[in-house]
Amino acid sequence: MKTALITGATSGIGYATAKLLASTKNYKLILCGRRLNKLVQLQKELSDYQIHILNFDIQNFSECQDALNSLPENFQTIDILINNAGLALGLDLLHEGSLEHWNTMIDTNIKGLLHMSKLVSAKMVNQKSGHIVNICSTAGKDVYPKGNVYCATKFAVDALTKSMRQDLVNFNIRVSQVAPGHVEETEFAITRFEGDKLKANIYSDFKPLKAIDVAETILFIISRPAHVNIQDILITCTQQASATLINRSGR
Ligand code: 8X3
Repeated sequence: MKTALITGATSGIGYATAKLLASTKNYKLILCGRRLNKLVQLQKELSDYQIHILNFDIQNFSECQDALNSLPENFQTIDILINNAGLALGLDLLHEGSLEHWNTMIDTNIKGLLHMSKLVSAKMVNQKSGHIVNICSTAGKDVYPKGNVYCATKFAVDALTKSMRQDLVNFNIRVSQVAPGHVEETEFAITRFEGDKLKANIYSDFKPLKAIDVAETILFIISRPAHVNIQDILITCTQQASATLINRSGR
């Protein structure tokens, strides 16, 4: 049975992936997040499965180290790292952007992913096997107005996926990526607009992906035979053609 570590497991794509992977009974799961109450709730929900929760903030490298060092013996070998945690904050013209928003996005989406990848890939190099799956975005393939820093962080994820794959190719470590477009049933929009439900109401006139659509894609990637590495999957709903072109004629 393989062990998969999922960051940002308490909501959205991470949560759907945790539930889907658990349901296959093929994976032990290390579920990570900043909100302890949500992690405990998730642990209860998945109590029939082999789950270990880690409550820490990926933005802080020493918290990442401490969390990984605290893993019990039977969870210490990590076969799959799913770098899912990430967020957008604000949608502003660059000159009107908030430094606080920028720092949080850069520290989570780029540095957080780097922290976890450095620590877990070091273990994988020792194990001589592993699989890293980065969750990117259409925003990492194409910019859009006011997307500036969020898009830049996701372009960085795209670059790091390619770069890590090159650095790890001699160690039997696969590096894959999923780049989703709009996904509902996540906290993405409500987080971006800091709880403003009106502004966050961006999915009512088209049918976006659901978190499970992305979770199924992740499961497909990690369940391929050992010699197969799916490098990158760009996935949108049928009504989304690009980062900026969406058919908003209704659901
Ligand atoms: C989520 C998609 O278009 O809101 O990463 O940036 S988008």
